[in-house]
Amino acid sequence: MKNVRSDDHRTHQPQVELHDGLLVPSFETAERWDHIVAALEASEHDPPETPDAVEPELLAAVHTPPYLAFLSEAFQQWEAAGHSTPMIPASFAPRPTDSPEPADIAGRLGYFAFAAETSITDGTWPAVRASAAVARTGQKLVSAGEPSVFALCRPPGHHAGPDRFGGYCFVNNAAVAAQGFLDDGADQVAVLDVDVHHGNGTQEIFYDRDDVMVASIHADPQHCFPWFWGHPHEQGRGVGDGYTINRPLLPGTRFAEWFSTLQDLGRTILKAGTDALVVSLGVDTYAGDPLGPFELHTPDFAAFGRFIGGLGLPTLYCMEGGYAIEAIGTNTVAVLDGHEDAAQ
Ligand code: OKP
Ligand code: ZN
Repeated sequence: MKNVRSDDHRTHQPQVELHDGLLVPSFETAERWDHIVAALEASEHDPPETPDAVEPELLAAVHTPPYLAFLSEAFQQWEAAGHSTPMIPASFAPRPTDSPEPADIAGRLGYFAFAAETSITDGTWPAVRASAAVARTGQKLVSAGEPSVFALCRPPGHHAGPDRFGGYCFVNNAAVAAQGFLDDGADQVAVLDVDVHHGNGTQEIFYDRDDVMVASIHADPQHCFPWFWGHPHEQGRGVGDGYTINRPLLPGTRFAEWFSTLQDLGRTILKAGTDALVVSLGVDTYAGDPLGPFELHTPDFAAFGRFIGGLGLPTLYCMEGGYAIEAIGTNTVAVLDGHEDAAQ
């Protein structure tokens, strides 16, 4: 399977994050990307395709202009205000809000955030743009006839909503790809989010629409980040009613139950007349993951990939989470190789 990646992710270097009342070393690191690349190379995947820049119009189709303006200028305004530390929000705007966007950078930071584990540093914006470009380039390859492509996005994207960052996510790469599929001729797209955390950002972006189905299997938000989204009653709105599907499962869930739920989502996606599939591929469902309470093992990832490959849909995989550094590469490549086995 072809893969797309960019070294430009490296300029996003979060140092610490707020975790269980302490500032601890960031879980979302550049080393995650290195381990995935090492596994791709060990498994003799094709050399990478390098991304083309993502069009500003496409970013603006999934995020609001004030939010994109904020992301693009946040660190400079922070430095101009006399800071050199990473930016971590400390107050949050209630939503919906009638409040105008604050002028001060500390206020803007909280206005566009929903969680405090995620920091913005000097090189965050170029890395975020590169991550979206990786997704868009992968999508264009699939739209041009490539049966399946892996977009090695970093930072991840599925928590980023129209105008909010958090959960290590800034621009929603999977949403960029889904919108890209539509722009390039697809009528019906599905995003299947298998990261252990609910993809609240993707859900919010497409909540009112019937051209992108968003289906997510994740740890129950009663027990797991992002806490306030991902319940079964969240089903979409207006013409989008029925096009958001949430299947939360309890902490401790093992492969058998996870997989039967996943197969159910796969059938629903096929029935919707899907032309192109985006998989938000988090491998933090792994039993050894420090941030995920599910109990999947490496062979399970291969079985998952075979199932997706068997759906026979043009498929773009966008990398999301996975924090068990020693296993992230093996598990990710197990999905991709499983897909190719089944698709042949
Ligand atoms: C991002 B992605 C646990 C707090 C969880 C944030 C997790 C972000 C996950 N005490 N912190 O979906 O992999
Ligand atoms: Zn996750």
